Amino acid sequence: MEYKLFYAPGTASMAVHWMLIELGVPFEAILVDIERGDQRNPNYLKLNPTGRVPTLVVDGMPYGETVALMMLLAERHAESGLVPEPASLKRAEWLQLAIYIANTLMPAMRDWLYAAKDGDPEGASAVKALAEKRISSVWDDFEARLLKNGDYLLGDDFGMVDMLAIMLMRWSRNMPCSAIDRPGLRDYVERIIRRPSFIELSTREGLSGWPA
Ligand SMILES: N[C@@H](CCC(=O)N[C@@H](CS)C(=O)NCC(=O)O)C(=O)O
Repeated sequence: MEYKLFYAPGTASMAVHWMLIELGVPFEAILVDIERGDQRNPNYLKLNPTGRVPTLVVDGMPYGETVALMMLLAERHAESGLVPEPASLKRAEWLQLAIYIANTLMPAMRDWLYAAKDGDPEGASAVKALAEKRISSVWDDFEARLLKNGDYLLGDDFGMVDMLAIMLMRWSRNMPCSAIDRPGLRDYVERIIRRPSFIELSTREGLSGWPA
């Protein structure tokens, strides 16, 4: 199995990068300088016509969309146990949570972070205010799940949705709706970032300073 990840530090590619490290599979990581606009380079657009990161080239074929890539990796490396098995009781809850994050939290994050770029800058503050409400309600949902389920979003086992959640919670660090203002979510973050795979990811991507 051959993997080539096109990534930019701390962005949506971060969770895929983390998962590849957690899985311990060989892969090549190629930096895309999104500040310089490399994601709009014609050669990159051939791999990912949306002009966004991540792109994961799997056995020579390029694919995008963070959550789909993580689901694909989980399927290809089922022995990792990073997602519940198809016949397990947790499978439906996992699917629901992964799609909830992809459909609700990720678009709201994009709206908050790119309101003035993707849309009319004059309307940006209204877009951000709505996005903030949506993001906060997801943090409330996560906090309630942890109270009910235990150490991780789906219960006792760390998995794919936790990597996704940590990436998105980190994005909120400079927002008025920072996830770790909730004590349960702060504990969750502090527990997970001690994992060797997160430490390795942070070294490779140069991530630091969160949570302060
Ligand atoms: N739905 C996409 C969103 C990807 C996305 O928005 N990536 C951002 C970085 S977090 C990006 O490439 N931004 C550069 C740009 O839009 O020009 C996914 O989940 O992969």
